Amino acid sequence: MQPILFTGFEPFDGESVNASWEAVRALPDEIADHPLRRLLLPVEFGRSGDLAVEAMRQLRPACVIAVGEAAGRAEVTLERVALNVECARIPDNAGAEPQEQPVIAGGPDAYQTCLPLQACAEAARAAGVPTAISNTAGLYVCNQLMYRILHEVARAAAAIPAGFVHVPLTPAQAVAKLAMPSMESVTAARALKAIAAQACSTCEPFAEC
Ligand code: PCA
Repeated sequence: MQPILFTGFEPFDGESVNASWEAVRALPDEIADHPLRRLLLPVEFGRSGDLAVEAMRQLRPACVIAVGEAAGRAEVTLERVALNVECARIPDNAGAEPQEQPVIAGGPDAYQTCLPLQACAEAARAAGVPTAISNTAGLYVCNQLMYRILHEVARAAAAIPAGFVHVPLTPAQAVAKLAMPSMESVTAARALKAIAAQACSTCEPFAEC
């Protein structure tokens, strides 16, 4: 069986952990008979996308789910769209702060996710995790990564389910930030597992992708 590729991010914005990697780490090593491959990415424009694309070419995964942390969100959110724009609110972990630049010069304005959104959201809710669809992944490193992954899917003409999921802060992170919602990593991981299983089953004949 081809692997499922999950990516998560290193800490950024003064944090000591990133909720996305905590959730990816909490996943089982196999989902729906697919072995799991985890890739930890730097919070850097360019390099995070390069590393993800390199892993996709090497592993030829059955499904790619990139995960990021979204402070302030109370639910797991499935991202609908990636825009060909980079606009940093804070410098990335390498000090880059692009403003109004394209992710890929000359690329399409946007890519829609290759995940079956409604089915994945329902699967995650059925697993007991509050889950919503988001219409913006922002314009920071997460949007850039989603765009790079979907650009690679389009380039390779390999109709695999691929997309991006934001998870809330962990409770430990939220303790320091009053009034921020949070979610235990094992709970977020339950949603990610359900999303991956649903994506693999819905998309096996590539009907929706
Ligand atoms: N969240 C940021 C980048 C890394 C992360 O976990 C974002 O939403 O762009």
